[in-house]
Amino acid sequence: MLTKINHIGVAVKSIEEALPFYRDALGMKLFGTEEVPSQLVKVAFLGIGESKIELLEPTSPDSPVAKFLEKNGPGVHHVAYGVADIEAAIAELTAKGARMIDAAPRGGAHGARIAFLHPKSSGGVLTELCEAHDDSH
Ligand code: CMX
Repeated sequence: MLTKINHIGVAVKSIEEALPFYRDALGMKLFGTEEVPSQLVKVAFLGIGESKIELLEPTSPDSPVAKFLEKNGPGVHHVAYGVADIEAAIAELTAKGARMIDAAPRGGAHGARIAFLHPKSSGGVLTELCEAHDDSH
């Protein structure tokens, strides 16, 4: 069902303030920044080899990332797995007892279709399914 780890999401207060570490100190390539209004976040994707990090900055106090930052401070927010067929993956996980936050896919960054599992049903790790529109980076 899963193809690979698509990316790891990291909550930050400010992408601008986080970039010098990821881009300049770690030397990761910045693919770009984008606002995802449906998730109330601004995101930056950075890559190294096949692996990607998604920096998440809240755009509203109502953003799930704002709530996360308030409670935990900056840090690892979610793990996103690539899937070839997101509807099939949601159906299979639901049948196996997983608690989906999103029963149907919604739009994510880069035109991907995404759905989250509740961390209470995935060992405390917020887990995202990601059917990428363009998996080249
Ligand atoms: N990782 C692990 N646990 C998390 C978590 C996270 N990222 N976010 C919340 N939790 C835990 C909380 O610690 C809390 O646990 P306790 O009950 O033990 O204290 C529990 O989940 C409930 O959390 P909450 O702070 O009360 O927040 P809500 O229930 O209102 O929302 C969640 C939690 C996961 C349902 C919500 O954040 C959500 O829907 N997330 C999915 C969407 C999202 O995160 N979008 C931003 C990223 C978008 C993108 O990548 O494009």
